[in-house]
Amino acid sequence: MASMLLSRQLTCSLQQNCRLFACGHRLISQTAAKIDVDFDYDGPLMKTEVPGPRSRELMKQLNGIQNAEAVHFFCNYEESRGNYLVDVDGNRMLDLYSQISSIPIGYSHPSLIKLLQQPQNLVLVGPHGQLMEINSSWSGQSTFVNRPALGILPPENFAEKLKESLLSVAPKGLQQVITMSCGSCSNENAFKAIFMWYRNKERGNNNVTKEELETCMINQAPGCPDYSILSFMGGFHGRTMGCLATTHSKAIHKLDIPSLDWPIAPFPRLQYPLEEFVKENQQEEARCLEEVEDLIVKYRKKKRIVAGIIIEPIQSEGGDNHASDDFFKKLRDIARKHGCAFLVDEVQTGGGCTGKFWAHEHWGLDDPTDMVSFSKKMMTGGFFHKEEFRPNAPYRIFNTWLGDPAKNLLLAEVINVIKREDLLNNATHAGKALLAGLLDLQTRYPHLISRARGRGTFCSFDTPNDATRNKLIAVARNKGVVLGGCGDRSIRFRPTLIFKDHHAHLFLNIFSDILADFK
Ligand code: PSZ
Repeated sequence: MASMLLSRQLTCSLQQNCRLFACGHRLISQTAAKIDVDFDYDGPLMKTEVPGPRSRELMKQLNGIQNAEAVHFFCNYEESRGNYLVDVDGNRMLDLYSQISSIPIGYSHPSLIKLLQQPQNLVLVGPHGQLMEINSSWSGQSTFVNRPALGILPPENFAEKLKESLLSVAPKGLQQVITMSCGSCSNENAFKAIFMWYRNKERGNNNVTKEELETCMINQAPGCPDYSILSFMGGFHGRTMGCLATTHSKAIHKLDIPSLDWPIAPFPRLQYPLEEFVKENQQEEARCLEEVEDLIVKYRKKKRIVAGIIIEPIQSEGGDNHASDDFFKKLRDIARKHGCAFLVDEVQTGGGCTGKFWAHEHWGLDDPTDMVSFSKKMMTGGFFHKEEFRPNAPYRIFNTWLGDPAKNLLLAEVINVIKREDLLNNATHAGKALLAGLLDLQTRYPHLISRARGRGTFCSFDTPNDATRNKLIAVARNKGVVLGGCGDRSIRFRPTLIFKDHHAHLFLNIFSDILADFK
């Protein structure tokens, strides 16, 4: 199957896809050069409505085992390629949501398939089914077969692979990294590293008292200090218990779960278009920053010291809420002033979709963040941190897997592809085409689209309400475009990094027709 993929060269002439709209007229926007796409399809192809009959049958089956009501449709990942997701009914859709923003370089990327075809990554099977010729000098195939407990028994090349993958894209100033299995797990452990750092700062030495050792066993202070993490209304940092105390995007995430009394600051609600509301937006950001400082002081008084602040560069699940670079710089200053760790959650924004590898690089901070958590497009979870946040003893930040070396191997190749194919600049470029088209649609359909916004391909717009939003997503899906919602009325774009200008134009054409017919 893999070699078939590799050998298939699809050449798509983009002329027919590259129409743009201006002033209500359909125009040929670009005389696009022919582009050779060696594994992408050249457009959506719909056979049934989605979910189709096979998907519905499978949904019923799965729902007998677990609550599967969230399932949109079932996928055929063997047939999915590039920017196109194929479902089990044979529908091929342009995927602008990419598994909740977690497919970095498209489906079945030839470079990843090639990686898995390298002899050292294969378990060779002989004519009688016997395992053959395992190359013991390099632990390739065993990386996929034998998942290690990394904290105690790492493979020989573990440090080398971390350098090749994660450390090669480490954010400025953060040279230490710990891998984890998912985004929640990463934030959860980043919080713990912050608390340990804070307590050590307070102690001034490493001498833990007997009382601390005893009280921590019964969930009491001083062993379990009443520290807190400040988060923002509308933020999403995961669903595990600690993270959930910092997640405030939707009630469905939080209902019935006990939580912690940790401070929650307002996140700016910017008015669009930004250039028309400069003063109002500055005031709004100043109000939120003031509230952050007030909360830090208030929580210190009530002995729930704010040890750290967590924030997304763009609030994603909460509705694609942006704030200015200046806001984040000032927030970083506030964190430093009050001795709080500054943790930037790049689980959704990281990996290049905003046009920089890390979205927070846009801010131009003088003093780097203290920690950056990641997952999704990075294929493995984890967090980068400054040296001072290094756990002061083994087993303090620890679990069985601590990530997965197989994912590091894939990530190293993903990073190669990002560099080789200049995919950060591609995200900037394709994002501009997408946002320009959205702004144009917004002027033509102001009753359906507002607040078009974005950085790189990390774009979104608002619809009038939840029902309209959901209907637009459903109609688009039946026309061969997978979109995602966020917040209470937004539609977000989370395409892969190989989403190009012509994909943007293709989408804009389809969506323009949808809007013209929308009732
Ligand atoms: O409904 C959910 O649980 C969803 S939908 C999208 C996400 C979760 N995103 C995960 C996420 C994130 O966007 C940010 C900014 N931080 C942390 C997380 C948690 O990552 P996971 O899902 O890997 O635990």
